[in-house]
Amino acid sequence: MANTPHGGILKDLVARDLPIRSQLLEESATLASIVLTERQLCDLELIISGGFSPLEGFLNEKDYKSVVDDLRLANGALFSIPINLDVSQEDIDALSLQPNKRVTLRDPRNDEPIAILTIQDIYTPDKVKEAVQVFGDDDLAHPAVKYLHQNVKEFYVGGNVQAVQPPVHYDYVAYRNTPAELRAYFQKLNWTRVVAFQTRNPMHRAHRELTVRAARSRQANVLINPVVGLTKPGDIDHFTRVRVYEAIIRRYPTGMAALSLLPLAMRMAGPREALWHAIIRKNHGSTHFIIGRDHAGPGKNSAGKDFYGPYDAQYLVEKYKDEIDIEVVPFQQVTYLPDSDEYVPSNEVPAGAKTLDISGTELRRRLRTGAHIPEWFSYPEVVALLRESHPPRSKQGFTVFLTGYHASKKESIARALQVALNQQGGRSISLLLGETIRGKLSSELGFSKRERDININRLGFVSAELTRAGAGVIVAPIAPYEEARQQARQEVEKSGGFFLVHVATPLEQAIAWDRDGVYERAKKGEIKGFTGIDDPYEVPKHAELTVNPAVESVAQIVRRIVLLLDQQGYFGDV
Ligand code: PPS
Repeated sequence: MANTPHGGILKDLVARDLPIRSQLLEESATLASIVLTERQLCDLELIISGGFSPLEGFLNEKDYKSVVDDLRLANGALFSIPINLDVSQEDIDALSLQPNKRVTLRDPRNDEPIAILTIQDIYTPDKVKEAVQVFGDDDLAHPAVKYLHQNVKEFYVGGNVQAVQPPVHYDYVAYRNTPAELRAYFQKLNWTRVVAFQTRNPMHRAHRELTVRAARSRQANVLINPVVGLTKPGDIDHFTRVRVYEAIIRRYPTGMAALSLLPLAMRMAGPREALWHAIIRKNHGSTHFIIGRDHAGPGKNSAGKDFYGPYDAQYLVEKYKDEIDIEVVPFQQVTYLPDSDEYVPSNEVPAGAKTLDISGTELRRRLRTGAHIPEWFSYPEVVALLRESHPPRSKQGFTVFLTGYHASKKESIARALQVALNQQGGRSISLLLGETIRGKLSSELGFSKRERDININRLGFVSAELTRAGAGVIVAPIAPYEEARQQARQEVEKSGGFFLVHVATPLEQAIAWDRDGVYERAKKGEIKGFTGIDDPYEVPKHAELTVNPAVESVAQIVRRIVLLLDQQGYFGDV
């Protein structure tokens, strides 16, 4: 038998009755609508599937205060994370939100109605108190506290929901299961004891070993239950991770393990989050739950210290385990012994035995550089999948952003650099000169600050897209403003390397080199707002390289840029 749902009844809110569903669908079209945020959508999906049982909607004020203060709903049922529908004053005014009103909650991706909410109350949360009580500290270094203060709107709307239809997914649909579906699956396979393993990271051999050990010692099966909703910013994307889980599940003893994806929006709330995770797993039918060191930890606070103690999560769930009736399985750290080619629990390593480990930082370094990742650490098929999504620098794109005065020779450098990079081979090289951009992308724009910013913004966008596709991009605008250059950097760095090269030709030299007489015309006032004459050029504060064609040849400058790229690993090993 799968574990009983929290509170005794699985709150599966999707009506089985088709006429009722079509009635709700019809009604949803007539009501005012709230378009959900990504996080609210994740929460709503788990409310309507019963993953958050006994919740039947978003918390009203009484339940919210009770969860924040006592980890319990007002009726006494344990619940450790407040689940809220936040709205702004403008939403309240525009939609005339008030108690008893029914509103449609819509999927932000496609505007489809997901549920109808009957508003019970609208209230103002004490966000500082919520941060301190739920996350342990009102510190913006905590991702959920940052989200609370920067994204969550000023009012919460409480009330129960009626599901219209669950959110539609287009990825890994076969691995997405509601609690009812998982329970039916366990029943079909006669799985009575199920150890759930929560993860937001790729899995390697050590994870496989520790979950197999956990299952064997409890005579149970394993449910690999990764989070694919929202995880910690900077985590490996779920598309890659699910491919990894698919590969690793084949490495388990036949019939021992199954994979199911959880559309949860994590808060990284450590102990409270662990309790919440345990409740969610119980609702999905698991009888055991693995909790490791620093479970759902958000990293360091602004004083450089961990937000939570390493075992706080285990202690808290242990404290309530009888009440929620799920067995905590402490994550058994395992260590690799090369001499016997096996993993053993870390506390059972024989004295003096040789051990091997690869840290997360070292793994990321090896992925970045393409260095070898041994088979004792991870399965070759897992490594291949990670490498595919995280190609080494030699296969990544980059942008070289040359900035400087008109006639500074930045275009000569750009053209020569294109040739040098084409000679290197390995990636396609795109050259985006000012004239191309001004002619093709920004032909309607002039040279006011605003228009120059838009121009550089477009250039940043195109460079980022090309960089993401693995190209080497060379751009050479004047780009006189620091902020616009910084924004371009931020945009590109999401996808690959960004190298700002300040072509610091002195203005007098650029004027002397200007064969079109443009500066002359600007001086005479025939061109207004010309950079260097009557418009500013802000010298870059964060250039990777500063070059001066007045004292070094174009060939020397190109060599310096190529060397810089080479040192960063863009042409091979570092
Ligand atoms: S910016 O500031 O980065 O948006 O400028 P950019 O796109 O590089 O465009 C510079 C080219 O436009 C010609 N031009 C002017 N430049 C600066 N200020 C004013 N007012 C201006 N009017 C026209 C300028 O000659 C640059 O030409 P190239 O040949 O690209 O250097």
